[in-house]
Amino acid sequence: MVSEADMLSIPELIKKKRDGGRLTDEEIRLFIRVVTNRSIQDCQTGAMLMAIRLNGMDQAETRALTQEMMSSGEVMSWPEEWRGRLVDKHSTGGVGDKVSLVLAPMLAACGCKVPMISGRGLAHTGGTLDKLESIPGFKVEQPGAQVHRILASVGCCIVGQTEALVPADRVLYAMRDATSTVDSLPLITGSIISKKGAESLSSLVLDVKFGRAALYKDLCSAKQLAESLVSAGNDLGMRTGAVLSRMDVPIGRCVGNSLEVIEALETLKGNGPDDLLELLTTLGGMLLLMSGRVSSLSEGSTMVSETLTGGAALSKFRAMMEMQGVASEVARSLCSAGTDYHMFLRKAEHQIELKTPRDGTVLDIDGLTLAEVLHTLGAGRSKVGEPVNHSVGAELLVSPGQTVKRGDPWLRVHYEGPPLSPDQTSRLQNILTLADQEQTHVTQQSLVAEIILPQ
Ligand code: IUR
Repeated sequence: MVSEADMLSIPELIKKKRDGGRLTDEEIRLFIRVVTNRSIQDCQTGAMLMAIRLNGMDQAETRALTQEMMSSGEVMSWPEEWRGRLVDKHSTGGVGDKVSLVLAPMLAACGCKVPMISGRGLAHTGGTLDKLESIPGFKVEQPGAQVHRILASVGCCIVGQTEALVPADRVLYAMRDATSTVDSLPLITGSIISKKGAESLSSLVLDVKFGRAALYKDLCSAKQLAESLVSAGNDLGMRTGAVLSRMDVPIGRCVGNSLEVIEALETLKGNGPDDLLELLTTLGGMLLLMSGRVSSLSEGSTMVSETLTGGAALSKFRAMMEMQGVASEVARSLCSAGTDYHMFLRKAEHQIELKTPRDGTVLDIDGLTLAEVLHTLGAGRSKVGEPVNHSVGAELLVSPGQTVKRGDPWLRVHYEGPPLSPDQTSRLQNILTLADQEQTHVTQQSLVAEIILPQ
């Protein structure tokens, strides 16, 4: 144990990292302690973040950073009999990504306990909490005792982060934003894994996306992030695996908060689109395998997909909604077959359909531009704390590989305000790429490019 008197001062610590040195566990502990109790100057935190951003951290430093961030606040504790069954997933963010809404109840229906802590959307990626808040009555802020009750009786809950959990991340995340140090592998790793570590999970799966609508554009850099996250998660004692998945075309058919809730409910009723089902069965299968509930990935994937066909996951979602504040009449109606969702989920004032300019086969749909235009229409937020319009969104009426005729509707946009501007309309028209009619071999690519399982 190094005494406080032997420690480097904060300027010396910054200098050490600035000059390419490696920080000891004690030095990282000191840095996170002064960040958490706010006894360090903001300029010093910013300088240290930049030194880390420029010189990186090795695996041992990243492990210490993650561990100290996790210990900066409350760490959840669970009944002993849940050991081995506590699971969660994290996604690096995508367009149309409603996986969490469906996966949590699927896993609960397989006997897992899923204390899912999710976030709100920022920039072009939607947030799970915003989606859930489009359901009248749904409360994402739940006291710890209620989280325990929901997990005990239903098996899954989806809630926001409390002030008490990983306070160091709140400070560091805001400063990373202000100092252009968000894109640092050890800082991203510490931020994501410390929060999952504070959930005291047995197993964790990460959906690390790559492609034009993802944080990382290419598979190689996404894989570096995935490997860093997997190492840090396993170092913290959670069995951690990752999926590298493509994020070019929107996931499923719907983008936008309430439209994605409708698609999630349809998926829970057994009518999910193939690309979403591929992600759900892969991520769910991995968690069942990592937590020892099955002995192979294919067995795990089969087990989770049966929760959709048999209605078990839908029942869990309904029970979760009720325990998180939704009136039982509303929850029951949303979960019935053939329901009119818009009796409860507000529909945007206007819908407009875009038509295909010619005959052809759908080659590509640019999810990033779609999300950016929907953002300008109010579907997302640019700053933390801004409101979002739950009803704004779009439905894709075609998918890659599909043959279309000139004039077929291919996109339905839900919006509130004035008619779309010429710029918004032309940007939307350009997101569809058609191949010539003769190109009949266009097929929908599998989303999952690679799987990383713990050793
Ligand atoms: N999500 C997080 O929780 N932390 C990060 O640093 C990023 C995304 I980037």
